[in-house]
Amino acid sequence: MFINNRITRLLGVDYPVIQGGMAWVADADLAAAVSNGGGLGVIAAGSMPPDLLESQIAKVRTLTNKPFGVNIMLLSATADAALEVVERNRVPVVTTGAGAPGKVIERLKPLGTKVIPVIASVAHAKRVEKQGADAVIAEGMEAGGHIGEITTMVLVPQIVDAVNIPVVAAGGVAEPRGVLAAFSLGAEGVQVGTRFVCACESNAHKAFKNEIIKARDRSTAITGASTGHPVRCIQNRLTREFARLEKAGASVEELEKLGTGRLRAAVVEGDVEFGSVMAGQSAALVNRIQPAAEMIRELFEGTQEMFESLHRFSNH
Ligand code: TUI
Repeated sequence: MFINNRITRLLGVDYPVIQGGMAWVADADLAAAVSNGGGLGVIAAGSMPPDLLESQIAKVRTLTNKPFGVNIMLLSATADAALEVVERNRVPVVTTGAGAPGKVIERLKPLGTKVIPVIASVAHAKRVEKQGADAVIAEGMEAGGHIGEITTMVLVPQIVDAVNIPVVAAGGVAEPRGVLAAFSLGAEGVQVGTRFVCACESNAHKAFKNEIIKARDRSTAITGASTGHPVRCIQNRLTREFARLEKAGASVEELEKLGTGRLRAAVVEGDVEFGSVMAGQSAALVNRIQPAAEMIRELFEGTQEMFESLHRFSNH
């Protein structure tokens, strides 16, 4: 089974699923596993100095012949350097996050690289369409990490109405019901992050994966709203300390100091007590560690089955 729509044709993949560009988690191993499973694997440049990014791009090419992407986190100090590496290495697809991707589109379009910005509002979606984006990822506030303010359920249909380029839904999508819902809202693809953290091929620390597996409906919290960079994480001593400081009116500098290095501590060292365990609300829907290819097959076979039974819904 494969799906033929504007997203699969744009990306050259069998299934319209893009792996989230998760800093410290999304390396060549995870990206290759997702691409080999028929989706679009993505290397996150956010946590990588340019030479490491370059070697990870070379590595992914040894692990798969399929298309892959690189995510450029625009808040990152290394975003400009990442853009140069991506240009030089002729990466097929780039996703961007946490900022305005005008320059990225301008530099990569002439090379034939497809650019797909993550956006969290209607105005931003319209702006990137005008700038030449090939598609947009509409990310709702159920997502993990740095987030906007609108839910996926309400954001996606507004973006679908506002732009002509294809829309990929993100935030809260971890299983077939979410995929079918996203398509019902007019999306032509989904971006999945939290569930792929728990892929066998993900190098996230096993304690980090275990926090996602254990998570329940109210396990995540948003910190940093007062700094202008709200971030969703699984609650722990760090999020409680963050909330305490925010309530006490701490400065942006103090709050940023508390956050520095905490994502690496959680993902790489497994410090889930005082690290930043970024994850979406869909963590509550993720219950096991399995190969990425199996996740993708389950997502789309399940969606197909549900779609067929919906056709017969009046006969239940
Ligand atoms: O970027 C993400 N998620 C992330 S980045 C990240 S690393 C980080 N670490 C510490 C503090 C902050 C970040 C962890 N998770 N998702 C994509 C995303 N982009 N979500 C929301 C947006 C967004 C928000 C506002 C994109 C554009 C935007 O406005 C741009 C404009 O010009 O209006």
